[in-house]
Amino acid sequence: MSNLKKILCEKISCKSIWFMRQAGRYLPEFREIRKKNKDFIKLCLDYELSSQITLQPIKRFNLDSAIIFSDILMIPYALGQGVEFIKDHGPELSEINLNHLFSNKKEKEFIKVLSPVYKAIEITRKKLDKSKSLICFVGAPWTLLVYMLKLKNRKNEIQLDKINNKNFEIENIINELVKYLCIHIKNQINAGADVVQIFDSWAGLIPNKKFKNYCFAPAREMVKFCKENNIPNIYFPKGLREKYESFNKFVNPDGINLDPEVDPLWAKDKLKNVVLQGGLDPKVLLGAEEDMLQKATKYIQTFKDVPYVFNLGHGLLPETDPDRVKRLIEFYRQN
Ligand code: 1CP
Repeated sequence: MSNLKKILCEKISCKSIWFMRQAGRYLPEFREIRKKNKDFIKLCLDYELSSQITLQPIKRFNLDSAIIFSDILMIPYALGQGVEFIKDHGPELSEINLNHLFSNKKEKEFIKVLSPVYKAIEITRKKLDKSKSLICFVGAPWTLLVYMLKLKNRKNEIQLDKINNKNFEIENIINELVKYLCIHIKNQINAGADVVQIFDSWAGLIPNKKFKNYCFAPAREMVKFCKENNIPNIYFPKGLREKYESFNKFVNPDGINLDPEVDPLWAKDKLKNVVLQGGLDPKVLLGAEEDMLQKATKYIQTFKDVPYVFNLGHGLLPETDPDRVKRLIEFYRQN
């Protein structure tokens, strides 16, 4: 194992459990706070509340890692784009003015807007038991662009005309975003986060000829940055199917999160020199308990003799019963 992978294993423990979206809408204690805080962005920038929400699932379930409560869309917000979260609908971003967005001298303002995130990390790290890791995150450039340029329709299809009709190169915006994302990663680590997870949630929607430019190349840049700065990293290129293998070879992250479409046995065979994480379909927490435990067993058994962090193949769903989460953690720890 390379040095940084060893560090990743030390930091996160490669026999540990946490869940994407473990702090969120399925928890009554989160909904209680959310009810009183209608503006989601403001909530993310309230460092006391953000820290409190981060620690909610740790208190309730004694999970091994905490993930800082924030959102990937804080990046466009900090770059000056309007971001609003509409109830039962999701995020809505204002029309973008790219010349303005990436005009010079944005860096200071960007860091200033995001400074409450760093403060939240600082105070959370102090409150969190030393044996547990604190995970920070960013969205990958492509996934951010899906929201920033409103590329996706309601059927989750990319509207290609929106890419082709623009008088700019997507690659140029991606490069610009990578710069800001690396700043945000570094600042979060400096504030006390142990590991970064990079979410490319919509990687599976990239047009076929563009995977290299929109997903692989910026991922390699960001992972290279992490390596140069000794930052343990986990990449989540969701929806890549068999391209997980070439992604891993090209990008070589320390850790990689599987999605439910990736067969665990295939992953164990094909994804080498990387710490594997996750994969279990979050929908199984909504069905029969027997079925949930059986599906979890497949991941636990497959990866029992390799470094593996137990997690899901996407975030916990809002309708998940917290007792199911508790049962799954208990089951993982018994096995
Ligand atoms: O109460 C509410 O209405 C807000 C719901 C909510 C929450 C709890 C949103 C809106 N974001 C978050 C927090 C969040 N977002 C975290 C916190 C830490 C944790 O995991 O516990 C993280 C890591 C994210 C990351 C995020 N936001 C992603 C990447 C991961 C993924 O789920 O694919 C994406 C795509 C977003 C965008 C976003 N934020 C919120 C919504 C509704 C959306 C749209 C996508 C979606 O519906 O999941």
